[in-house]
Amino acid sequence: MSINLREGFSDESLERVLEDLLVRFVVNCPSEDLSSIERVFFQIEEAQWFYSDFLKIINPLLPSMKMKKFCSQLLDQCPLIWRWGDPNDALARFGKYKSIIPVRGCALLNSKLNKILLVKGVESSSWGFPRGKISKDETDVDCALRELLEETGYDATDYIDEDEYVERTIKGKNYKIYLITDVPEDTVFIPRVRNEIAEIQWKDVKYLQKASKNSNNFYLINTMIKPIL
Ligand code: M7G
Ligand code: MG
Repeated sequence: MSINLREGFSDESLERVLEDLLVRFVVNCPSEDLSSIERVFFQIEEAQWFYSDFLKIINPLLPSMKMKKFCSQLLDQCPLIWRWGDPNDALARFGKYKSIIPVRGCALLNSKLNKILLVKGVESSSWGFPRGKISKDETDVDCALRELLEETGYDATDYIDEDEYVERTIKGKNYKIYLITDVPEDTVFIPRVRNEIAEIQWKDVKYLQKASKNSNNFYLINTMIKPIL
C-alpha cells in the first residue's frame, strides 16, 4: 500500500472512498440520470457535497477536494460511465448550463411592507432572496416554495399567489421572485439544507434601496424591489 505522507491518507483508502461514492451516487442511479453530461454532473455534485460534508468531517485525513479535483479523481475510478471527452471541458460546460437554469424564489415582507427577509449564502458575501434553480419537471411556484422552505424553514404554501411576482432576465438567466406579505416579524427562520445558508435577516427596505445602489452586496435586490415599492 502506498502512503501519501503529506496528506497522511493512503491512496488505496481514498480509492475505496471514491469507489463507494460512485456506487452510492452515480453508478446505481436510473439510466435517465446518466443520459447526459449535465445529469451526471448533478450526481457528482451530490457526491462531492457528501464527501466534504460528511466523509471528510469523520475522517479529516482525507484530502480536501473542490469539484474540479474531485471530478477527475472520481472519474479516474470509473472511466466506463464517462463518454463525453475531457472532463474539465465538460465541467466548464456544466457551469455554463447551471448559470442559465431559471431561478425562482420568494420575497417575504412584513405587514408594514417596510422590511424584507434576505439570506446570505455560506460561500457568498452578498444578501439575496431565498431562491434557487428550478428542478426537472418542477413548476415555478413549487420551486419558489421549495427553495424558501429549504433556505429559511418557512412554508408559504398557503400564502403564495401565483400571479404576484417580479420577473427579470439578467445575463441569460430568468428570475421570478414571488411576493409574500404579512409575514410575522417574530417568525423563527431555520435553514433546512446544510452548508448553503449562513445568515437570515429582516432588512429595512429604505436601507436596501440606498445600499443596493452603492454596493454589490445585495444581489438583484434593487432591480427586484423597485417595481413593488
Ligand atoms: P445549489 O443547490 O446548487 O443552488 O446550491 P440553488 O439552491 O441556488 O439552486 C447553491 C450553493 O450552495 C452550491 O454551489 C454550494 O456552494 C452550496 N451547497 C448547496 N448544497 C445543497 C450543499 C451541500 O449539500 N453541501 C455543501 N457543502 N454545499 C452545498
Ligand atoms: Mg437548491
